Amino acid sequence: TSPTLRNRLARGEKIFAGWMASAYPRMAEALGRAGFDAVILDLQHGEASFAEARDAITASHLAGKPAGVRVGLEGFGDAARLYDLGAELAILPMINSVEDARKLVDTLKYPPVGGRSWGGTRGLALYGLDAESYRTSANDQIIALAMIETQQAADAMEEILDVPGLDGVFVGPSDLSISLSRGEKLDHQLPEAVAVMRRLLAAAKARNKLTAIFCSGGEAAARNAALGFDIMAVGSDWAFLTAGAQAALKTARGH
Ligand code: 3PY
Ligand code: MG
Repeated sequence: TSPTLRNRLARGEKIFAGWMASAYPRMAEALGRAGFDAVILDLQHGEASFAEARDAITASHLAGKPAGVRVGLEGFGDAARLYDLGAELAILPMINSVEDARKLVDTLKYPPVGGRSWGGTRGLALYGLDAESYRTSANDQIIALAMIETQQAADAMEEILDVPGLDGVFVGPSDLSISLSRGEKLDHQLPEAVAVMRRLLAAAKARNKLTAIFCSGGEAAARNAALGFDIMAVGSDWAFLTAGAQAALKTARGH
């Protein structure tokens, strides 16, 4: 399979990705087979080791679905390495300034856009591409997103979006609400946070940049798709497991 998310987004399709916080690589295959358009592994707050992330990327390809990663703080090098291993999308947390966004592009885009170091390995095989085809298509096909999740990032959103080579933004509604409320609230629908989301959607669309957001479940995903986001990361796998277990037990026990 060649990279596909870009093409689907270019056709105006909404992407619903399963958000994986567990460390079990085959969970990525399960989320893909459940019907998600892609699987995103969380390496900032999730449990997977680097080797588990590598295997989860391969497992999601078994389900015919592209894999993405949300790397840890300062995880620029990890993101580039996971691209090499076949990730098609990377999300960098806490991108708060133009300098952060420039570093993101410099690490994740090949010259002349950035300075990504050459070393595509597993990714070439997963996509069935030769080195030259991967190298010359990667900048346009592989997606690099900056997380907007602080007051500082909200204040700098236009300048961040203007950084050449950045593909788009990913809203972290938890940290955004905590930051905007100065530590008072964790609320994905905090009015001030939703106002920032609306401004961000308008600013991104005016610049033809992608918009993505974390969604704590199906309802949040439907709401954010209606608001105008392109990519909804829905999760997590732990929450799906817990909800499924609770529903089964409720039915079994009758209460
Ligand atoms: C946030 O909501 O802050 C995130 O980082 C999404 O997981
Ligand atoms: Mg966050």
